[in-house]
Amino acid sequence: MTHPSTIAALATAPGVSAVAVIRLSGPEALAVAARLLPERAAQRLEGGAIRLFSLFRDPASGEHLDQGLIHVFRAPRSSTGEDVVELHGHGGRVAPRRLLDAVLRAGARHAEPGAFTRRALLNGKIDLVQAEALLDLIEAPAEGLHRQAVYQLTGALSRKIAGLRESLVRAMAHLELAIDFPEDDVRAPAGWREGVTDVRHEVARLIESFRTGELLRHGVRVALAGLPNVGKSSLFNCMLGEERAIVSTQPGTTRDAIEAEIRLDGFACRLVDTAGLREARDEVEALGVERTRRQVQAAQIVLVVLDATQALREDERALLRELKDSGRVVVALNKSDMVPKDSDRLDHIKTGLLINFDPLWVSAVSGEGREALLRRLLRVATLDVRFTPEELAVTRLRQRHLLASCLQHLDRMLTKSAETLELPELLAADLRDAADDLSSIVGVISSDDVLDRVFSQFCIGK
Ligand SMILES: Nc1nc2c(ncn2[C@@H]2O[C@H](COP(=O)(O)OP(=O)(O)O)[C@@H](O)[C@H]2O)c(=O)[nH]1
Ligand SMILES: [Mg+2]
Repeated sequence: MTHPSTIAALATAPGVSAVAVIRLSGPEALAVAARLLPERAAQRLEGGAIRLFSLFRDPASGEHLDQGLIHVFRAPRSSTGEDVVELHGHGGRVAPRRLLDAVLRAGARHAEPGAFTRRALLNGKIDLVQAEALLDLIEAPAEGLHRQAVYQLTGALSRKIAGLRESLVRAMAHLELAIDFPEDDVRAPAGWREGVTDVRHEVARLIESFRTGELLRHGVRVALAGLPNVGKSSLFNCMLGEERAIVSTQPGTTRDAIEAEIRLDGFACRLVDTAGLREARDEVEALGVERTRRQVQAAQIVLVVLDATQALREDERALLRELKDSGRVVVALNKSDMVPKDSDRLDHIKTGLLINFDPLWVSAVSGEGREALLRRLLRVATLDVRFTPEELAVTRLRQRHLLASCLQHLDRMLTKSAETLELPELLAADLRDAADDLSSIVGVISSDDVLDRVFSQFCIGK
């Protein structure tokens, strides 16, 4: 980019709010902002002020548009590395739009999505992993991804990747000695291969952490399934802690799926209340039953709700058998308040099939067992992830792809290398490819298309 233009955009969400921020970045940022200010304020701005309060005027007509603060961040000590000016005016449906129009008429160009962050990247203020962390930070559906994003924004993941890459570069240097002085029978120092094996192990762990990343990003879907009237909708409401689904003594009341979100230890858990699973009596109900099947398919966890006052029915046995080996089922025996505490409760149900599921006693009415049920859902949801929020997790598919490619190159090299250093050129080439994959993660090597793809996901003004 030889002469970057000056861009501007609304940096805060449009709509009613106390304050709206319009951000400008580029070589003309100060000059453009000055065109909106009365003469005295414009002089102070150009004279080096970093913060002032002023009226904002239309650059052509001089009409007063708003009044507010102006913050100046001069290059290179700004978020984008260019001159940045922020106009803090009032929020609302009209004021920010009119002020932005005036800024554009004063000579700035409207920013594309992610344009500010892209400039920060090109000017070395952040790397690509940090840019993606910013995206995660803004999009985070729950605390888990937010915490991970904040951690990555500090450069934690970037440093980790850089460290791994450095180890590969060191290994490459040893191989290059062997290439340059073949007749000297240069021996690689002890531990050469182990060094690469360690990197391989770390790369594999990062790939593994993507499962955690997926959980943080997408949360988990839990479908409540069971016969009509067992209390699915009541339990759904009880888990949410509010009246959401329609509860009725009339079987088949919930004809469509209702969804709502709760938090399970920092990630989102989407509960889906479904219509009953039994054969429908009319067409509308039949549609509901069909949707239920699809919801059960689409969910990561199926919460099978049984009525503890009733013996297990054939449809329920069939459902349980179908899900038995899936590792994604939680069984709740609802209406525990109706079953005497001193009775042998499981005996009451008289079935061996249930014992395999370690069912939980709950009451949607009294709330008994609610906490245990949520804990169980958390445990099943995190069965195959290392879910410790303090640990780094890869949250982006782009990063995961590159790590997988890096792992492939390392494996190829390790297989070829065995013990000796035969054909060091080939080994060095694999290491070089593996190191390049790591570079691409942080964006040292990245094409315009990659950047286009990453930054198109941002909102305008970021
Ligand atoms: N005593 C008792 N009644 C319940 C409980 N859960 C649900 N019910 C009642 O069972 C009936 C059916 O509940 P509902 O949630 O609509 O069942 P669904 O068809 O499975 O969604 C309603 O009359 C509820 O009040 C519970 O834990 N204890
Ligand atoms: Mg219902």
